[in-house]
Amino acid sequence: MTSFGDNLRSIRTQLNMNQKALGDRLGVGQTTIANYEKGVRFPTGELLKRIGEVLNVSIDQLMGHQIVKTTIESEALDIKAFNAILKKHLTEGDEQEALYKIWQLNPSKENILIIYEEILQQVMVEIGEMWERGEISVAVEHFATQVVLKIISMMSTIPQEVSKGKYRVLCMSLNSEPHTVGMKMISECFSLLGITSYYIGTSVPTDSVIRMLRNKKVDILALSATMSYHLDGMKNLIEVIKKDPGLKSLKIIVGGQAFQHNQEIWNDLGADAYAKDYLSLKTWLSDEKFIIS
Ligand code: B12
Repeated sequence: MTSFGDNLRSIRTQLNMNQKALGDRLGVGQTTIANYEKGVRFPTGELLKRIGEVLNVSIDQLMGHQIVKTTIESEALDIKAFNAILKKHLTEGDEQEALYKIWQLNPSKENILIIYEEILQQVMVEIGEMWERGEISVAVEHFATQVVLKIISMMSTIPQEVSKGKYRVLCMSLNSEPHTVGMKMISECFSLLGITSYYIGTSVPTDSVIRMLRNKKVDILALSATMSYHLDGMKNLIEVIKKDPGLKSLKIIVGGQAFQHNQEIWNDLGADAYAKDYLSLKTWLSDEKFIIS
């Protein structure tokens, strides 16, 4: 199978069309097309369809597939079977196949949560178990994580009807927490609910976080921890923020696997709330009037 980027370049040049001309037809910049061709970005389902229309080729030609596999839309999705195939692609280093598999689901705001929580989260857990059993190396686990992060970024470009609301959230993990997928996913969920989200990753100095909270007039701080040894850092940050007179109205919500075995611990950290997953987050946001459910 040839890659999507290579196929796009080859079909485009056969039609004597330059990157800018293709970009103009699609309403995107020349750099976006260049990034697709280099394989550093991947278009959303809708845009992929448009590329096919503009270049007059099928999606399968663009993806380099010989066989058309489009059963998902017409049949109920067998998530277990789907996850098994996705996991295989991720652990065998087949990024294009993994991206295509997700694209086949036709990601939209209707199924995005299934894709996040029942597919990507589940597959990451299973990949962790494979690593624990010594079936895959750390390198393979890292590769799979990077592709999943790419999928999450790809999903964030899905057109949303929800208009950007007036509230803002800053999303981050503490200290050197390397587990970033959960927070990134939750950050996208905030956006989906119409809350402007600033995802700043991990290892950000406290004074810099505080400056951003003030400058961006942030309403909610969302903190994630997977390893319990990052909870002390979380407690320290919350303590400093709660003492800041300029941040009195800021609400702090925490989450992540570090709370799995002791959900009440969030209270001791000084946070305002804890949410286990998207649904409990949504309930809290609605109770706090950040969204209308
Ligand atoms: C990928 C991965 C890594 C990657 C992370 C890369 C990255 N960029 O994220 C790497 C390889 C770096 C890594 C490293 C380590 N890992 Co690791 N890792 C995983 C793995 C396989 C998947 C994690 C993941 O992405 N899950 C998917 C996301 C979507 O789930 P999630 O984080 O739980 O998030 C959801 C919810 O918790 C919630 N949520 C999360 N944050 C927030 C925040 C808010 C505000 C809200 C509302 C909700 C919320 O929403 C999300 C969606 O529902 C897990 C396996 C597992 N069972 O999860 C192990 C796992 C987390 N890792 C583990 C371990 C032990 C480690 C290491 C210590 C291994 C080592 N010996 O070096 C190191 C950490 C070293 C360090 N410096 O701390 C253990 C943790 C056990 C524990 N709690 O003590 C796990 C569980 C594996 C295992 N079964 O042993 N890991």
